Amino acid sequence: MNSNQFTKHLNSKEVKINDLVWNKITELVRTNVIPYQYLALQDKIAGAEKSYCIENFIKASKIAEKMKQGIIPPVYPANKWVYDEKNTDDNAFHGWVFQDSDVYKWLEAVGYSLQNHPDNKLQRKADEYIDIICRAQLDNGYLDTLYIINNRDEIFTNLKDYHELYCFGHMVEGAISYYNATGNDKLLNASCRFADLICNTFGDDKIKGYPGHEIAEMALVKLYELTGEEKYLNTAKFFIEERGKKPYYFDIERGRKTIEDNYHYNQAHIQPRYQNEAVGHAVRGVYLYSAMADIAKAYSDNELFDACKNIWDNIENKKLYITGGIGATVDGEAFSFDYDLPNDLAYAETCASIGLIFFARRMGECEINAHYADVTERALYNTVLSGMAEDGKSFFYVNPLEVLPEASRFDSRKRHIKPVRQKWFSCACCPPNLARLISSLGEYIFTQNDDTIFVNQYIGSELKSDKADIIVTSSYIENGKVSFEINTIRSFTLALRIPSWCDNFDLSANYEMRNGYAFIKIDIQTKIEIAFEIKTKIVKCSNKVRANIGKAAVMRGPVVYCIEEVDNGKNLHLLKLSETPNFRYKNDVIFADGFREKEDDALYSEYKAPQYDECKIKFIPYYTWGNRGENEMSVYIRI
Ligand code: FUB
Ligand code: ZN
Repeated sequence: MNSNQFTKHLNSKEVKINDLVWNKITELVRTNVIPYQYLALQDKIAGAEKSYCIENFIKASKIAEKMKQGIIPPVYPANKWVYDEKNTDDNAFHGWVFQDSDVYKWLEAVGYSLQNHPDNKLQRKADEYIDIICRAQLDNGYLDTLYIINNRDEIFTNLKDYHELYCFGHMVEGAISYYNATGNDKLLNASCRFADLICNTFGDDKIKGYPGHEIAEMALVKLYELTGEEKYLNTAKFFIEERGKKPYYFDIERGRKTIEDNYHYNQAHIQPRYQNEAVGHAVRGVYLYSAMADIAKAYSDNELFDACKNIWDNIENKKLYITGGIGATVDGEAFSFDYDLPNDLAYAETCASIGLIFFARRMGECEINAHYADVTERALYNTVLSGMAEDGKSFFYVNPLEVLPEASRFDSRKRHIKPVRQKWFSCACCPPNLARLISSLGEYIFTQNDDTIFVNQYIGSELKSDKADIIVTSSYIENGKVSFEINTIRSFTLALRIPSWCDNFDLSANYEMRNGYAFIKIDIQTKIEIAFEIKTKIVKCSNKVRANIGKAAVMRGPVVYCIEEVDNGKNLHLLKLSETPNFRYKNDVIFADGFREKEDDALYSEYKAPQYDECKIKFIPYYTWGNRGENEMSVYIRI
């Protein structure tokens, strides 16, 4: 890796979004999703699955208080994954073992949101939650409500499954975002105390463990960047180096002498620097790969970066849905084998695409190459957006590319495929993850190094950086046009990503193409305009993907389209797109010429060429599907 290519993203303080498409979505998150989740965390949404999140913090704070008074409160068993209503003891921890993380993700989203929209009422609510959280912290800095409530003696004894380090990672990320927005360092200080405990507990001459669900690594790097405390970076590196060493720590902590498992699920089968394929639980994977890229950059570690690149190539070229979804199988919410991308069984968890965006940004900061931001764009405009309903009130956890409601009801292999978005989930990882990503969208637009500002996403925005002030006006999704009003006191280079879907573009200035970016020298106050030719295209998938043989998808720019029963009738599998479909686009909708195969009455009969009726086929953006009730949907269509 070449440190001359290192860049750093510009943050939410420097970038304010002002975009026709994205304003609506960020506003929805600000005005609907964040308030909704505030209530969900306290179980105040009628009909929604219970969260128990705040309830657990309150229980833990009572215990912490008693412990301060020298009273030893009772403990409850800590050997279950889910502690729900069936746990008859009201005083025990309830919900999933990682329930604490939901409020941290919420606080992270609130922090980003407050940076753009100061809101005293919201800030007071967040401060109240922070007070509740901090009251639960033990004197030594430890803070995980499952163990505080259920069994203090078992702290850090099941790193593989029980998510203490995962909740810690989210705590740190929430605290940093909130501190950056408000200057309130209460949660940040609490996070540093917990981080100090973790740094004192894990290391070469200490516990040689590492997180079962990665994220602490990424969070520790962020905490190091904010505080300058080297030990946080060292511990992040330690977690990466230690992972996958034999004998496996996950065996040791369970008292097993033999190798019981190969821990692919946790990406702990071999040391990360020797991994070259994306395996296991997809969210865990991309969180680890993000941290690997962070550490590779921080230490200019070529070997580790090569591993990141091999894993990236494997995802991008063999394991990525056209929608930017990853993690093809429900079995372990995991990456499947190469080219296994089923449409109707897809898992493609919303969180996994969000994590892919984290990984992509970090890769792009290590190496100048437009395809990282291309993948971000694919994930953003398709799977991430599809994760939330148009009213911001319901969510997809799983993002399939083909849905038949009967199949979801009757076929247990497809039970994870929900034909409509859900209000909330007992395992509610995705909605707050969406909220934090969308609220921090400003951090994915620009990166910079000493002399260049890179434009990675064409989202209308205002940038104020040390090099220049730039106003970006964008109608990118509608007609491919973007303009940049640049105000600068010193010359610099502006690098515009040329999206991989675009065959032609008009740029109003001289440029030089490198690594997928058009580099333009800027000397004075100026206006640059770019117009990407945006066409509706029929997109083919490699014939190594069995599910898509004889089929194609429709895309317009970065947006993947799909067909829905409400527009095209039942039995979408009988539709065929013409190879010359005469696409007509208006207001986000595409009409195309096609055919409907006549239905057979006989289950079996001697083969005859199928009969077709001509028809018009209506396509809508994939991310808008499922907003008009339960019905069939398909991204791929026969051609
Ligand atoms: O384990 C915590 C979260 O729950 C994961 O990131 C999601 O995939 C879900 O399993
Ligand atoms: Zn999720």
